[in-house]
Amino acid sequence: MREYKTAVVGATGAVGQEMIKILEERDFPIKEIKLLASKRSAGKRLKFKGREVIVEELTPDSFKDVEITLFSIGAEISKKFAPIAVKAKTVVVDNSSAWRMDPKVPLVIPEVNPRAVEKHKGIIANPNCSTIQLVVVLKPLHDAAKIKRVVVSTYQSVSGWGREAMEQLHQETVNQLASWPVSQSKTGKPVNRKTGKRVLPYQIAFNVIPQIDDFIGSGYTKEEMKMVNETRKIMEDDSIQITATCVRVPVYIGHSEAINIETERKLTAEEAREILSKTPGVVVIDDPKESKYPIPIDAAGKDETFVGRIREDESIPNGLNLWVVSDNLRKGAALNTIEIAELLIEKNLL
Ligand code: 3JN
Repeated sequence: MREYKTAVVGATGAVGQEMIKILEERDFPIKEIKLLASKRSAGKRLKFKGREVIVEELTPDSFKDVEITLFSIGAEISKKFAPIAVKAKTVVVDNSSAWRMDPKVPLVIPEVNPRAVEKHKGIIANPNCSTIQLVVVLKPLHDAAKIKRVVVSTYQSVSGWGREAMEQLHQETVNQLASWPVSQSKTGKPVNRKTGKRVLPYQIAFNVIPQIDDFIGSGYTKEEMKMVNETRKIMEDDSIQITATCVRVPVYIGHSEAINIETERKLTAEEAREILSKTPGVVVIDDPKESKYPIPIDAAGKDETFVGRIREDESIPNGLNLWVVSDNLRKGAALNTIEIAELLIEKNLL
């Protein structure tokens, strides 16, 4: 089998680390690996397949002879470096929002819209983590009964905001447990041991925060609008009405979503369960009598998207409620990115 010179940009971040792990696990055909990061992280030593690899600083010269590059380093850096990488003839799979809504860039979930990659011009975008687990479940239901409207509320883990947000949850939890009676401080204590800075806008330990990313003028956050716009693009259907509320919860790994859909044709809960249990990458865990349903603690470290609490919405004729959980660092980010790379190889598009 042909092997490819591969680079990971943002190798030291939460998603970058997961990418390295998954490249190893899946035995991605790598001839040589290059681990790239900001100047701050250059020089760090990481392990790949038992060998030590020194992290190099990302520069415009980083992509010489690299055939595929996985980016997970934030939208601004991606906007600058992805075109440089493409000029150097590497194919980029980008995990930021930089290119997702660009009409020339395919936005891909391999089990949902694999053919979209065929039109790539050097950059393929990986959707937002909350969008991926939503669409993996919506698509087969849409194909069966045409979804008219979606109302989704997310319960997103701190790892979605990166390693520093995980540290914030840890540090605040330690601080809270050390003080009894409990102090419900509004601002909490300084959290990041290195910078002393708060990463999330409020204390997240023993709290929930109804804000993910910045607010835009309409009262929605960027995360909420990413879910709306990306879902329509991937499903290739602008007629679907979607509204989202995105909430941060004190969970390390695994995003959860409460999803309500209205369909054109009636779908019974039984039919939906049957369709979803045959959907690749989806696992149905739905046994209320035994209190069995997906929970983030079980989904962390797994590749699948888990769905349960499937029930008819009794307030409208054609409605369903679902509860969906997935590991946001894996299917929501690193795994889907690598699956896109595998799809490119399979379709001879590298
Ligand atoms: O917080 C989460 O759970 C998901 C956050 C995603 C995110 C955070 C900062 C910047 C993104 C993203 O993937 O959409 C971006 C971005 O790339 O704009």
